[in-house]
Amino acid sequence: MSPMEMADPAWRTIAQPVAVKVLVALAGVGLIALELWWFLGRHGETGSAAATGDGALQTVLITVEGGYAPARVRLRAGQPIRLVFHRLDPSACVAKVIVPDLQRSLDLPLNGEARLDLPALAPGRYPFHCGMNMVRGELEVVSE
Ligand SMILES: [Cu+2]
Repeated sequence: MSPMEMADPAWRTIAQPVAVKVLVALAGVGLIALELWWFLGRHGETGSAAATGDGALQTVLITVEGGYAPARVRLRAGQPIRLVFHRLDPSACVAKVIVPDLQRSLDLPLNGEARLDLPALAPGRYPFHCGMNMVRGELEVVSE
């Protein structure tokens, strides 16, 4: 007999009722679904720039608290853009916002406002996100 066989087993199997196994499996699937919805799903309202005339600056206020509100911003193509981020969320996660397609990033002071001025854009979708790409929003630029 080897020493391993004489020692107490480090673990043993405890039989569980099938109902418990099914419940645990369903709970796991539910949590996975919730996680996918949270990170990949589209949620949050759509906001629009304040009404502006031709060629005028489009200004949008985005509140940062747990996420971006609005998370989807509708803008007009061919007019310069000013995004004003108002950060109320103390989490370091949202201390920076990045617009990768435009190679722009901005530090957001807590309880303050920070402006990001963008040139007139071509129609399209321009995502933006926090420094860790966990909190996300999108600029939706449309020609009207
Ligand atoms: Cu983050």
